[in-house]
Amino acid sequence: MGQPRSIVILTGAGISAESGIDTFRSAGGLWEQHRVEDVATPEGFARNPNLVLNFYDMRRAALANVAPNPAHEALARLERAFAGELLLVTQNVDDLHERGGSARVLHMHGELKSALCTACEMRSPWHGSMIDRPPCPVCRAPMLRPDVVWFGEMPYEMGRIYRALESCDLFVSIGTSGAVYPAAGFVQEARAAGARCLELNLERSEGSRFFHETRLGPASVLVPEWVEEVLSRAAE
Ligand code: BJW
Repeated sequence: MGQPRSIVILTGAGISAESGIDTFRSAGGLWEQHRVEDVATPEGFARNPNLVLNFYDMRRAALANVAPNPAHEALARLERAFAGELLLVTQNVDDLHERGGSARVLHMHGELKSALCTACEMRSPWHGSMIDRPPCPVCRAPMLRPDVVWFGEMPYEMGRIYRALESCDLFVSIGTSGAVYPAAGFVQEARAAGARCLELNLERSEGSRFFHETRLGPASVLVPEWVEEVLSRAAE
């Protein structure tokens, strides 16, 4: 295709794997270490809040020991240099896109460094732990939970995402297994709206057949290559 005018990028755990953050569904991944029902559902949180708070406290603390990789950095370069519309949607709750230099990131599944108050429903930046039931910075109630989207909950900013999918001419999916909806359905939305769909992943995702093209390999190699391609086309 020629130079795209509007791009939507969806990233998943695979883009942060080479930074040392476990993915969910690979061998040894988070869902082999913990039961999804226990740590990633509202019901699991109601049953055993300490287990869930500890799970997310550990993952938040672990962010201090990881750094963005060339894939995050390449997407930040694209954001700075691309003249058209660009929406970067991540399913990841880590902050590696921001630390890689991206200024505008939509975290559809929330963020580790954010707290959601179950009393006043406000979201607040959060860097410490939650296990000792600290007060909400807004209403002071000791009722914080991780500001992440669990199964059965509505992801953030779906209206904005669907509007961008309807008007983009290129949709790129990076490092996601395509096992979790609604993100897994974005490729079909974009394709139905006429966008070219490209998948960059270590292995074919569950929805691979919906993409026009799949490139297999590590994100740290494929993403910088693809970004250079887009930017060099823009310079022609
Ligand atoms: C590399 C790599 C390298 C490795 N380089 N690549 C049937 C149809 C539709 C929906 C449903 C359905 N049945 C049930 C549902 C609903 C449910 C759902 O999807 N369930 C499925 C199990 C089927 N979804 C929900 O409940 C969602 N809400 C919802 O649907 O609300 C209603 C609604 C209706 C209509 C419109 C909109 C909404 C909420 C889902 C919340 C998911 N939450 C989690 C946890 C977040 C907090 C946390 O981090 O703990 O989000 S689950 C987990 O999975 C996390 C991830 O964001 C998400 C996706 O995982 P991801 O990123 O794809 O990781 P992996 O591990 O699966 O894959 C990694 C990939 O990287 C692999 O492919 C590797 O090969 C690759 N890789 N190394 C490149 N170096």
